[in-house]
Amino acid sequence: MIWNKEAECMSNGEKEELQLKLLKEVVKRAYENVPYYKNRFDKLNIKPEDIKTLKDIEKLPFTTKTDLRDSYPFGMFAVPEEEIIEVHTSSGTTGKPTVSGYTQKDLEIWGEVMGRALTMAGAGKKDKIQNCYGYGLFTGGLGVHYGTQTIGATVIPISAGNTQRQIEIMQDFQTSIITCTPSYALYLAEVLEKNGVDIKDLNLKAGVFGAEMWTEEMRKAIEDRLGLSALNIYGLTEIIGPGVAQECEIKNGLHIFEDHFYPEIIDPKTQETLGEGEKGELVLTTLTRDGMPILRFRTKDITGLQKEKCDCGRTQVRMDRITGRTDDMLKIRGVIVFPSQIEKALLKIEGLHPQYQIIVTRPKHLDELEVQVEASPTLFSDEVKHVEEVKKMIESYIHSEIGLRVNISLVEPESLPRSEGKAVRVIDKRNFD
Ligand code: DLL
Repeated sequence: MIWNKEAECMSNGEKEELQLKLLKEVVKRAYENVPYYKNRFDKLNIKPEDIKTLKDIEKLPFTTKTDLRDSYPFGMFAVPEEEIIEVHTSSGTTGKPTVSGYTQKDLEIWGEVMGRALTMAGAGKKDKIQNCYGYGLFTGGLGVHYGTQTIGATVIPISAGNTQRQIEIMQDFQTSIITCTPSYALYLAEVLEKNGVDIKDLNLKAGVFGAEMWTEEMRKAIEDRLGLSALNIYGLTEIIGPGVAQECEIKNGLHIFEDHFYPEIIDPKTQETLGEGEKGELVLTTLTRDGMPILRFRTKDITGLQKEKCDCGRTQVRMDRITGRTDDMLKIRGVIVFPSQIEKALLKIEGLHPQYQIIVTRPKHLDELEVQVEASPTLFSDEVKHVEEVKKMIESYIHSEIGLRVNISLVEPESLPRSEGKAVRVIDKRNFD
């Protein structure tokens, strides 16, 4: 099933013509309405009229997460605030998040692209979609919600967490499609098995999983254990939320909705544009967004693009599964965490050395985060009771910084590996390659 054949199957010529028209418009809109872009363009001596071909996009400056944070909260809006009818933020819980503002038209676009994404998973009017992405400022819950409304499916807006209830609803309502992070899908499978639920008594046919990195091995495990077809969905708050790209039933890359988002792949070091199939950093430009147009956003996500027509009939370019990031951003249970946030929490506590290492594992399909911290010699020789208190304190400081519970290990002074170059702060044992 294809939701919008006209848009999803247009010829390359038609697509490029449309993209160029939209690119010219969005660049003009950003320049005229967002002081940040006007300043950047003026400094570089660029005018919107310099965009004559799609390739001219390479003349434009990049936008980064830091640029967005610097204009927190509403500095990137291109319309008067009264036209913004919804806001979301990136999934990190503290520090200044990045804000995304939507006009009525933007919400319609979001509903459209998410409608296309869910259709790729085989969703239609008769489906009951159990949406276990978190509702709230995170874009996952409401993004999927709007998509279900576009296609007229029944949404079960259960949000994240409370696994026993998720299972009960899945059984009682005979849910046909679930949407959540892939690690939560595996956790659901485990709890189902523990509860002795036979997947044959469920009605699951597909799952739309994203918001974090996962692998083909995980796909296979989820499909076997939940008895459904597991599809990958990609998106990010800064661009719109979920619904930038989605896998079709062929499962050979995620189709980017190119009539709304213009993708480029660059070499993260030289910033040069790379060719088809080459792996690099994904850069995205919003072609149609009104409230907050974003030009050349450096996602820091690593992938490659495949342009040939897909067997499903869609002509929209496919991006490979994300295999890494160019920075040290981690997604722990779907929440964005930077090692610097943990460092900030540690630095607030006396008696600790700012030497630490973060170990990420996925023992029972859910991410676990262990922070190993070097204690000072005096602390280390202290009574056990005191050491336990310090551990609790570190835990609570980190919790208030990142919003997640972590395991703390206090290790002997000078026992963590030292590096001559960039310190290796994170050991991610989840293995996404
Ligand atoms: O995670 C939006 C989303 C919600 C996508 C629900 C899919 C489903 P943020 O919290 O802003 O937005 O995080 C965006 O998450 O830059 C990637 O690093 C990562 N990410 C998102 N989807 C995938 C995926 C939402 N399918 C950041 N595979 C992005 C790998 C993903 N990483």
